[in-house]
Amino acid sequence: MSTTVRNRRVKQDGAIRYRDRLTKNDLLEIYRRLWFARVFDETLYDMKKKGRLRRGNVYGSRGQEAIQVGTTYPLRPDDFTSPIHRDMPIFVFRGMTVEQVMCQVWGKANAPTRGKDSWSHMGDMRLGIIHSTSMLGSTIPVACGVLWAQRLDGNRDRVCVAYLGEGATATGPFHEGLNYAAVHKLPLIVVVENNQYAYSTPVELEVPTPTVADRAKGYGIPGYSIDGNDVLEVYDTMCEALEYARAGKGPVLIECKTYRLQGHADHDETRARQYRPVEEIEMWEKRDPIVRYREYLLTTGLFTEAELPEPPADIVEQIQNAVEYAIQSPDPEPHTALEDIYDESAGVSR
Ligand SMILES: Cc1ncc(C[n+]2csc(CCOP(=O)(O)OP(=O)(O)O)c2C)c(N)n1
Repeated sequence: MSTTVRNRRVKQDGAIRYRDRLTKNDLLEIYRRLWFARVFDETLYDMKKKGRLRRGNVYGSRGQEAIQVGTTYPLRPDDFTSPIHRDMPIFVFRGMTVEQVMCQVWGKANAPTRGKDSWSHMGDMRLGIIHSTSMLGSTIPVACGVLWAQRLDGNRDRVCVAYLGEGATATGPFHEGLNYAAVHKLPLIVVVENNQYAYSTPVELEVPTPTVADRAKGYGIPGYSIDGNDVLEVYDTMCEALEYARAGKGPVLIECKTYRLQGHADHDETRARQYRPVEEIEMWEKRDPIVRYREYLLTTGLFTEAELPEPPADIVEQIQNAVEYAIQSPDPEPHTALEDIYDESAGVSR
């Protein structure tokens, strides 16, 4: 792998592509996960509209599902992930239950943060999920710290996948963190979800180079710029990056080009229709990652139409049940607001 930016195309040299090793069950599971992410998103928007979800904002990932699925599917159970605000389904793909995640969204007492937050600021190191920081770009130095600690413990091939938007690549911590990872050859895979906007700022006002992956050149690391709406392209690239990182060669940056089909969050829907051209939205609607993947599966001849429901009914039911569970779960008691603020076992008192 060179240190130049690649517009990744499937290997031309006749070598077996990673996707070719996927079984029919794998292909179906990927399809189901794409739908899980879509239904998760649609359900929360719906709940917000109906007034059944009254806390916080819903940061949608409609249209970005291929990134969430394609980057997590090839991971080992002991790998680390560091999801951000648009990655809620990743918490489930990495082992949290749907009920836990929904309780988090509803700010309930039995949620991972016990009601102290209502979105992605949670983690579980037993599942390798690093607690996300709200300061964009800072996921990178935090991921470096986790990987450095692993190295001190003698673990060198547990990879960390840190996610961030293209806007966050314009922050100082992103660059400092990537520099550190590159110097120390940490097994870090940075997945940039380039959805073309950081709130209302278009990508050309965030990044001066033709691709976000060009940023990798400054650190002498491989950078890929790929179609983030093609789940198998994401999967193949991720597999290649994982091999590289596990071999001790250092970090990799993968820019997944996609589009934020919604507003920045549910509160931004009206305004977002003003700062994004209608033709642009329509063009990206046609590149829907689930529609494209379904069409591909049908061309393989491995699946019938009936085997690929849109959406799978059991997934809709699973998510609806988790929502009802969350709504019926208890709210946190006021006195718990001061609990779990510091790790008392570390000798820090409040
Ligand atoms: C350092 C920092 N600046 C600003 C914000 C406020 N903020 C939250 S999300 C967001 C947009 C981020 O855009 P991008 O990184 O492209 O990710 P996207 O939301 O498009 O997925 C902003 C400005 C923040 N959380 N942290």
